[in-house]
Amino acid sequence: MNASTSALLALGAAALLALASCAGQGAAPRTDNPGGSAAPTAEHGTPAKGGAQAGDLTVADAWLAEPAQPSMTAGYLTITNNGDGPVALTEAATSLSDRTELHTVETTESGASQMTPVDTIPVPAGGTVELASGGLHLMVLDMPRPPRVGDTATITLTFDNGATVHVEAPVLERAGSGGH
Ligand SMILES: [Cu+2]
Repeated sequence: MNASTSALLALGAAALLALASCAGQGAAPRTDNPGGSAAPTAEHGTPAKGGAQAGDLTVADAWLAEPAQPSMTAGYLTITNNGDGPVALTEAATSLSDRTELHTVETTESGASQMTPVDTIPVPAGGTVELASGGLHLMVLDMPRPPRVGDTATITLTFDNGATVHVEAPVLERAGSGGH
């Protein structure tokens, strides 16, 4: 009896391992996991990114990255100008700190990526500008308290035509390895 009991236990262990590896790929439905290992991110779904509209300007897909350093993070969004004339984003602010800059990322001659402040971000008439990882972004600096994933912050955008757009942006995990 001992031998067959051992064999059954071994089979049971193998079945558990198979289940565990399925769950690890995120494709399996949620199962009880008393071990409490990290949950697959696929189960969280994608939190809604922020959007707002003011006059001819539409802001969509606004979000803030989980800070890689406690005092600074980056914000991303898309601006569409439905008007007949060009506008430019001249200023950004957030509820996270008193200091937000407009940045872009340039590649130096040596091939390294380097952030550079820009004075304005132009949006042509009928055009869309995307602030996204690896390019233009909002740089939030001097945060007294780092926000966490799940928090929401207000981003305020000021344009050279006098328009101001407020958008509620969730703090989300960075996809991939981070950086700007
Ligand atoms: Cu930056």
